[in-house]
Amino acid sequence: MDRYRLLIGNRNHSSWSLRGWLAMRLSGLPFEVEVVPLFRDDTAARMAAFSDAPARVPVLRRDGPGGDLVVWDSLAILEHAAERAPEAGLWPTDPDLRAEARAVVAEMHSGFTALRTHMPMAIRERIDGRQGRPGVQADIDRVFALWRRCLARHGGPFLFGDWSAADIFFAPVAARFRSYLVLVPEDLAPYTEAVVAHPHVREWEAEAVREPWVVEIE
Ligand SMILES: N[C@@H](CCC(=O)N[C@@H](CS)C(=O)NCC(=O)O)C(=O)O
Repeated sequence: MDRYRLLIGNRNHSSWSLRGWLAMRLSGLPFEVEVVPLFRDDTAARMAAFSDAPARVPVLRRDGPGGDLVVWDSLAILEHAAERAPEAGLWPTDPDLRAEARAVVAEMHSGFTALRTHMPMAIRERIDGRQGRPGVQADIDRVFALWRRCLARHGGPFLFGDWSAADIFFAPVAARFRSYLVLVPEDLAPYTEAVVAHPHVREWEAEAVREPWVVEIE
């Protein structure tokens, strides 16, 4: 079987890495992880040594008889994992639900700039006082509306029932809400708690706690 290598950034901070890793983890495909510490003088050089992709993480690569492959975007990594492991349930099997799940994932992938800028992921930390930053509350409100819609339509406990791509894409958001002490409405609290308690998220967090690097959040 093909073996993959996944290049990720600091587990404490790299939200896109977390998404790529969660997708690979759910797929069950065998892969090894390489970590490149971000925001250091040698970061770009270490990324360049891994592949010819742009200097960003995550990057998935596979070398060997199955053919060489480099995939340098979290959503593309998830799609590849879903194609190679269709039984893993990354996407709902029903085409209508799948289309809706893709819209949810695409909204995360291309939006929520204020949330991402002012509340960078810091999964092992607790930081107060960020909700007043420009645009942040609007992003939070949109996340709440989106989660509420999915949970009402599909019955929970996750956005499309079982743990899947949509939850993977919003896992760093649930982690941010916990880190930045965002008050989550009562009806959505069980979802947020279930995401941060998911065994794969816990596995990632346990490694983040062990990481030696400390990055100052301004
Ligand atoms: N759209 C990309 C975004 C990747 C991205 O921006 N990654 C950040 C870390 S979370 C990064 O590599 N930053 C390093 C840098 O900008 O030097 C994806 O989904 O993979």
